[in-house]
Amino acid sequence: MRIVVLAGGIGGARFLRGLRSAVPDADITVIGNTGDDIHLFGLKVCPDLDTVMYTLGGGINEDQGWGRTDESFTVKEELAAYGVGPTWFGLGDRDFATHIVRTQMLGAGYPLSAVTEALCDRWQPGVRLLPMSDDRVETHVAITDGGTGERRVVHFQEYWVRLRAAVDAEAIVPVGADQATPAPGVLEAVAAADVILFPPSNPVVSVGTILAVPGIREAVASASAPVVGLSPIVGGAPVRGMADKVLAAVGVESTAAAVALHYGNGLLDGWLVDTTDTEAVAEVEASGITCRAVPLMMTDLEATAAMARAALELAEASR
Ligand code: GDP
Ligand code: FO1
Ligand code: CA
Repeated sequence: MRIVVLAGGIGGARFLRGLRSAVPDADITVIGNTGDDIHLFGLKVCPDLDTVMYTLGGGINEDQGWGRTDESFTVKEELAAYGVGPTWFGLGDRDFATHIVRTQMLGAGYPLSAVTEALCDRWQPGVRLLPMSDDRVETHVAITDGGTGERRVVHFQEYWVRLRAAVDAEAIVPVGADQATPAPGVLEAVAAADVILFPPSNPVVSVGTILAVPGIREAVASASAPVVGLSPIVGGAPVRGMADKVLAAVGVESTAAAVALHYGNGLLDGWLVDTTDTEAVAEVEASGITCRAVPLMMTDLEATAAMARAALELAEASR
């Protein structure tokens, strides 16, 4: 079975671990969000690709959900001693090595897709990890500055990590997406898929950014495979992160049903909501999307594998 998953960071990576365990023989292609990418200290950092790679490769800091396990921060401290920032972004020593290898290969002329494949040679994630595009895309967030009262635009990482999403997001702009092209293999994987899954990833700044690369939304919408998503919103709020803030910026309520309707029946064939959101089922089904309520908390591998099986069953039912 060929499965394609459009994934962000933590929500996507944890779901993929359950999927891999549920169907160990499946051929899984992950299309990863690169809109969170940021250039720091001359290095290219790809948080969502790395979160997927480290999580599936056994190198993730499990408590945090991002960054390396057994990490130290000597380089960060030394940079700060030189007065070189930003100090608000926590790059660890082990993680730095990944960004150095990536930046060196990009400088030598390799596209991000080839670099990602080379990094995965070490981590053996058990899936094929493709960036959504080899072109630079950076998600920016429009905010009103609390101090000056002026509207300004910040990088998504600054909005989330430095400002902790404490101010409202007024607009979300995937800068460069309109000029980007899908990375090699992306459209081919979507067209050849038996099932396409949207994991419980952020619908705006993860899955939404991937779909914003011209050609990807159209390929998913016209694929012969059923498309099934899992809600990242449980009980009217994100399980973690700032999905409520970025959903509000695009005029979507933070409910499991509203997210399904935001994707729409042109994209989704099936949608899973948590058992605390059973009232969403009728509303989603009325929009022409098959909907089921099952437990959607990724508390451990078995619970996550059960979610993956439920998604595959729903795909089969909506085929
Ligand atoms: P990020 O890039 O690290 O923000 O990760 P993703 O975009 O892949 O996923 C973020 C989303 O995962 C958030 O909106 C969370 O609500 C959702 N999420 C995290 N853990 C769980 C969980 O256990 N169950 C569900 N249903 N959603 C989750
Ligand atoms: N998230 C934080 O909340 N604080 C950090 O200092 C931080 C550093 C960091 C470094 C590498 C990396 O791959 C991810 C990192 N993250 C950090 C997570 C990241 O900002 C976001 O959670 C995702 O980009 C949101 O999708
Ligand atoms: Ca992300």
